[in-house]
Amino acid sequence: MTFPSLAKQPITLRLCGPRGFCAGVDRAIQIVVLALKEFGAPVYVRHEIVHNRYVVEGLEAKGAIFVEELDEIPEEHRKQPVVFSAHGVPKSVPADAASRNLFYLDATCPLVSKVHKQAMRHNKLGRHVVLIGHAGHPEVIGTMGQLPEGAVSLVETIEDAELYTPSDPDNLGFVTQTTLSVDDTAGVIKRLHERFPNLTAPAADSICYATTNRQEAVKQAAPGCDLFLIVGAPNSSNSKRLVEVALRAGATRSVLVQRASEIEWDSLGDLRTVGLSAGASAPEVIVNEIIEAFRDRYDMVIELADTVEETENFLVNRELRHVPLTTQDMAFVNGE
Ligand code: 2E4
Ligand code: SF4
Repeated sequence: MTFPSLAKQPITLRLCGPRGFCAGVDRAIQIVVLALKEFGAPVYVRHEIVHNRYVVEGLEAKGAIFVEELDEIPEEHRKQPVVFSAHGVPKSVPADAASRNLFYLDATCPLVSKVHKQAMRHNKLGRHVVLIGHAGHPEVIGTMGQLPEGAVSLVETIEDAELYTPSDPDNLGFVTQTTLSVDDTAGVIKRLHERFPNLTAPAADSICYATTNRQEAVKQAAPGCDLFLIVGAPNSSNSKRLVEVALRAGATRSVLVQRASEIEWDSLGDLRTVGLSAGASAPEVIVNEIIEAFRDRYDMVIELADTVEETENFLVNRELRHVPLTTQDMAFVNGE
């Protein structure tokens, strides 16, 4: 007599490193937590501090209130601080805050601020700025908003680079959004350079270290994966790029998930090797939740697919440096 086997199917989970929170995200979340400690609730945050519901809901539970525009802050709370999200804001936003007598704390990632400065430098030197990025993304709105209307042209794709017709082709400088696909952007820049040989590059790369490292780790881990899961939100640019990188580098399938509960187990088919990484705004606690969900269902071996070690760390705003964080706060800030 034979019995159906109760043994779980063996599976290898390739866990990418670096993954998840970058220094800019860590700093931005810290700013909201520290502001709540120093000034008490509510602390207003303009736009999701980073594109992650778990983080936003965790901060709401501590007393943060998320708004899209400053005019949503009620009159009676005008003395409470408002934090600008990690993605950066157009120059009009701090100006508007000042005119409303609001106290603001800027959580723009220093690497986004660096791109703002690069764009301003091009402009100061008389160059028209070409911004490579995705239309409508808050970082793109923020970078375009560093300069007067008409001073920046947005190029999204190779096709845009092909069709772009500047009025002064010999006087152009480019910058990019920080979270773009490294490979796609290289193609766009190459085409722009071919068409406009005098195009000036920024002094340093605008795609940031965290974007570059997460894409490289996924690229190395993807060949041979039947499925590649990326933890991240549908509005997270850097997370969506990781899905594209996994597919291009050879994963049979790649899916963006926000929580383990979103995984459609019945549709996964026969799995042998699964890749797992997380966008820069995705907390490690969700990566762990997904690992445990696989452990429940499969006989799992974890293979670490680490590339480089990251040591970047960005200081919070001067006004908040003296505020102490408890171990519990630190765990939240680190996504644990
Ligand atoms: C600011 C700049 O820009 P993206 O949509 O990837 O933002 P997300 O909040 O997902 O990640 C953090 C971040 C913030 C990345 N670059
Ligand atoms: Fe800053 Fe890069 Fe992180 Fe964006 S992904 S917050 S630019 S370090």
